[in-house]
Amino acid sequence: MQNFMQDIRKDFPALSQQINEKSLIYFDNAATTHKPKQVIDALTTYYEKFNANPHRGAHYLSIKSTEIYEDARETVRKFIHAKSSKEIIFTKNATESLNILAFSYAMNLVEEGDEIVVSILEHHSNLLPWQQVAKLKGATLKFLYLNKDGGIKDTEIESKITKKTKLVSITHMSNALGNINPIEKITTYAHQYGAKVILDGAQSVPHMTIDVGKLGIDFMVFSGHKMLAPMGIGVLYGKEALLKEMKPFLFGGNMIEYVYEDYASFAELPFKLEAGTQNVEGALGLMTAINYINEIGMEKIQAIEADLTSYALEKLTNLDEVVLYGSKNSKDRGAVISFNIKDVHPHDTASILDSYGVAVRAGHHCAQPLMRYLEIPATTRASFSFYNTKEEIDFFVESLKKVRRWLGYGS
Ligand code: C6P
Repeated sequence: MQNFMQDIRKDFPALSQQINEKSLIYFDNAATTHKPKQVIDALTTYYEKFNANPHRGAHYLSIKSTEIYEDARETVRKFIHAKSSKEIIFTKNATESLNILAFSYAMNLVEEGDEIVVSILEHHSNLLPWQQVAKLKGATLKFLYLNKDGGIKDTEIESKITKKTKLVSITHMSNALGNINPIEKITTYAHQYGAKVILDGAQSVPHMTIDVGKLGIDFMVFSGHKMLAPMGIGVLYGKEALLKEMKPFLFGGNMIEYVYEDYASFAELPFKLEAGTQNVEGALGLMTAINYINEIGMEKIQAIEADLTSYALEKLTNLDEVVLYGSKNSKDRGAVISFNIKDVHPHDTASILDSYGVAVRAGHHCAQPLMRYLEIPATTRASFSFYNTKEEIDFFVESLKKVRRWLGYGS
């Protein structure tokens, strides 16, 4: 394990930096992860050798770019166990994928009086588009609320998802609490009423094996940058029949079949939903990141991250000054821990930790309704990746112990 960890960390140049004259401890992986040199090198090679516009030219470089882009699509397909590469649409990020679904799919599905169900855990990216659809169509937005542990009870699912529900859009894993939602249960229940289910996989796809078929969902979104790939590449997965029904979101080059002065017909999937020059280097980065993850093995990644999370949870539970949010049971959560230190603003905690070289996120985590529901303004959030270590957690906990003293409290 020691050697494995040393080798892994060598792949991530950013991790060996000094920040504030301290060795960087990067615990902000839920915001974005660092990139292995395999991904960085792939991008450099792409620009040095292949850079060309895909799906357009008959020349070698354009053909090569097209091959890279389509190989990346197939790699993503296998990674999430989708049936066809036509079900994989490349986007900018999870946010763009959700907006495409809201405006190209939901706007044609939802009618006045219908209901859209989300949870109070949602990131703003999986809330604001549904607020817009509900407003524009005269539909109602309903929320699944939480029990004390941050979980969603069966009774909540059974009472909120009804025959009026047209759409359920829910996060797989909360970015703010780390809780993992019972997606198969929600999907089975929603499908009984013919409602469609969108899964926000931004926090789960990087950390667990995803089989879209087994989950039973209709659509899923995620971002490459949270799973070792560059920023600016994201994915919209949808069942082929449903994507086929969708009208294009953006109109322009690459998404057409025939164009006349006053009329155009559109290309087949997936191109219909990918207008304009695409982010080939981003797709290549995502493919390289997935290959890297596959080489280690998702099961191993999951085991390392679960071990780190339960280790940190145990240490933090032993600190009297720390208030933890979300499930205390590490089985119900991913590698995200939200907490506050008594009488200390989370931004102060994050700044003091930064002075020790420890990077965490503080704030509402783009989940303001959740913070309001929990009656807190913000939290401090530590989020782990498989490249983090228990030694880093020890240092983080020792640094946390100093926070109250820094601010003039006794202990
Ligand atoms: N959460 C965080 O620090 P984008 O920005 O489109 O790549 O991802 C949006 C998004 C959607 N859903 C969930 C559950 C997310 O966690 C995020 C991004 C980051 O928690 C940045 S705010």
